[in-house]
Order: sequence, then structure tokens, then C-alpha cells
Amino acid sequence: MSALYHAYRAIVVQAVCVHTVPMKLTPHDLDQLRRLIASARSITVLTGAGVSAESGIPTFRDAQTGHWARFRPEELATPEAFRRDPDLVWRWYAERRRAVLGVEPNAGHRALARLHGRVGRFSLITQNVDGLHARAGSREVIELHGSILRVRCFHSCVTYTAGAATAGTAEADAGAVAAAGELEASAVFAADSPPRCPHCGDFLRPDVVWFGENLPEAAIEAAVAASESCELFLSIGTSTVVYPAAMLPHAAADAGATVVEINPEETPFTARAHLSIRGTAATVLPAVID
Ligand code: BV8
Ligand code: ZN
Repeated sequence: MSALYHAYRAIVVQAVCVHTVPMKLTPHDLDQLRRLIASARSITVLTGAGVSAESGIPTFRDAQTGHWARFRPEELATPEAFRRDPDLVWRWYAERRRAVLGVEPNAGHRALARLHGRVGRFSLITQNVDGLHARAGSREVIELHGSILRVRCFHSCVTYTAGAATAGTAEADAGAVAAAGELEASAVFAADSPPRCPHCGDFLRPDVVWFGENLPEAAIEAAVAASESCELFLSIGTSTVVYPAAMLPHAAADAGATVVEINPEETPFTARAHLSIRGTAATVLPAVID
């Protein structure tokens, strides 16, 4: 994790330095971003929940509604919450999975999928667990926080994947189902309570990274490497408050990349961005990529 330590350290150093004065917002900032994208030989993109907002998926900052209004996501997205009330947390994820499988990727997701084929080197890192980048056609997506479309045993004995094409059912890893025998994948995703792993007997759980859990090592290492080696870094639809993902734009800037933020609101990173565009993903991205 030396790259991770280096990037975390960079944050601390940065936190005590005077922020660089950001480029002033110009009326032609879309032209500026278009030129930066056209001339970059390597681009790394980090997306957050804001990229899925225009598909109708509420962001983490958005207030929760209905039955979930009384909970904060940070309170439910933890191993402690699951152990305390497995049914509650399992149902929260089942409802979010149904919502995700019921919407379509938006113009922002699709523009990023097109960008991949037009740049020498391109990396897409997402904090999102909704699988919408892949459904928009993006390949090799670095999923920092896992996927709500997958369910696994706490000890990774077995994994099941719900596919958008087969909304509501799932193709499990054939080997796992064969080995598991009793558990049918479709039954796992239809269950109202978390099923037990047929191998070890512990609960099955969403294959996401909860607060307090480590990110998949391969994913964070790939994300740090892609952030530290690109010419242009785009930070899109993220509040940059969840770590270690939030250190990636800093790591890119520390390594000399031009960092552009696309967000309708300011974030803790805005003061450091070379260009910060007050716009939404589904309007800005198609305008600068096509
Ligand atoms: C870890 C999966 C080591 C689950 C998620 C104190 C200080 C610093 C750090 C910490 C701290 N205390 C604890 C920590 C560590 C903690 C953390 O960062 N906490 C935060 C809250 C302070 N991090 C962790 O625990 C991570 N693990 O560090 O391991 C460790 C080990 C043991 C003990 C300690 C540390 C794990 C973090 C991963 C958590 N899991 N998701 C699930 O989804 O259910 S994170 C979750 O939050 C989502 O993935 C989501 O992506 C993310 C929220 O961030 P954003 O994506 O930015 O979304 P958000 O809603 O915040 O913002 C949306 C933005 O979009 C806004 O800015 C908005 O303006 C903008 N927007 C809105 N509409 C649009 C738009 N932009 C563009 N277009 C639009 N249309
Ligand atoms: Zn198990």
C-alpha cells in the first residue's frame, strides 16, 4: 500500500499548504475543457454518485425518502449496522438494487463510454456501486466500492450477480452454484432476509465496501496508479469527502496532472482544481466529448 500511503501523505502536506489559486471560471470553460480533452494523451476519470443523479438514482448527499428517511446512508452502510439488523440492511440494498435495475444509464455515462475509445490511455474509476457505467458500455471500470448487483458471503466463499438484462433474476457463478447445490441465485435476490452461505453458514451480504472496511487492494492500487500517471484528471459528480477515493484528485494534481472538476456545487477540492465547472454530468460531458 506504499502508493496509498504516499497519496494519503500528499493530502496531509497539501492540507497545510496554501491552496493554489484556481483558474477563474471563464464563459468559455466548456471550450477549455474540450481543448484539454482533445489534446490529452492520457485521461483518468473519477466518478461519484452525482454521475447517476440524472438517471434518477439519489446521491448519498440527497435526503433519503419513504421508509428510509429516518436513516443516514453512512449509518446503514456499515458491517455493524448489518450485524445489528441484517434484515433491515439487506432490504435497503434490495430496494436500491431494484431501483438501479429499473433505470437507464444517462448521457453522461454514455459520453464517458465513448471517450474511452478516443484517448491513448483512459482509466475510469468509480465510487458508485450501481453498475451504470458498465451498462453504458464502459469497459475495465475500476469499482472502488464494489457493486450492489453482486451478493457474496462475508468470507467470499460464494458470489452471485444480478444482471440488468435479467432484472430481478441472477446468474450465479456456475461453479459456485454447482458447489453450493442448495442455493438458487434467483432465490438469493428474491429473499426478504439475508440467506446463509451454503459453505460456511455465515450471512450473505451485498458485495460493496462498507464504511470502516478496506477497499479491494487491486482496485485502489490501480486507481492510485491511474491518478498518478495521467495528463488530465476529471473529477465528476463527487463530493470528495469519502476517503480514500477523495485523495485521488490530490494525488493526480501532486503528480502534475491538470485536474478538472465537474459538479453543480463546490466541493472541498474546488479550490485546488485547475478548472471547476458548475454543471451536471449529463449536460457537460456530451457537450465536451462529442
Ligand atoms: C477505509 C458503498 C480503511 C456502500 C461507499 C474521518 C476523516 C477521513 C476519513 C474517515 C474519517 N472517519 C472514517 C473515515 C474513513 C471513511 C470515510 O471516508 N468517511 C467519510 C464519511 C468521512 N472511509 C471508509 O471507511 C472507507 N474505508 O477507509 O478503510 C479503514 C479501515 C478501518 C477503519 C478506518 C479506515 C470505505 C469508504 C467506502 C464506503 N462505501 N459505498 C453503499 O453504497 O451502500 S461510499 C458511498 O459514498 C458511495 O459509494 C458514494 O459514491 C459515496 C459518497 O460520495 P459521492 O460519490 O461523492 O456522493 P455524494 O452523494 O457524497 O456527492 C454527490 C456529489 O454529486 C455532490 O457533490 C453533488 O453536488 C454532485 N451532483 C449532484 N447531482 C449531480 C452532481 N454532479 C454532477 N452531475 C449531477 N447531475
Ligand atoms: Zn461462506
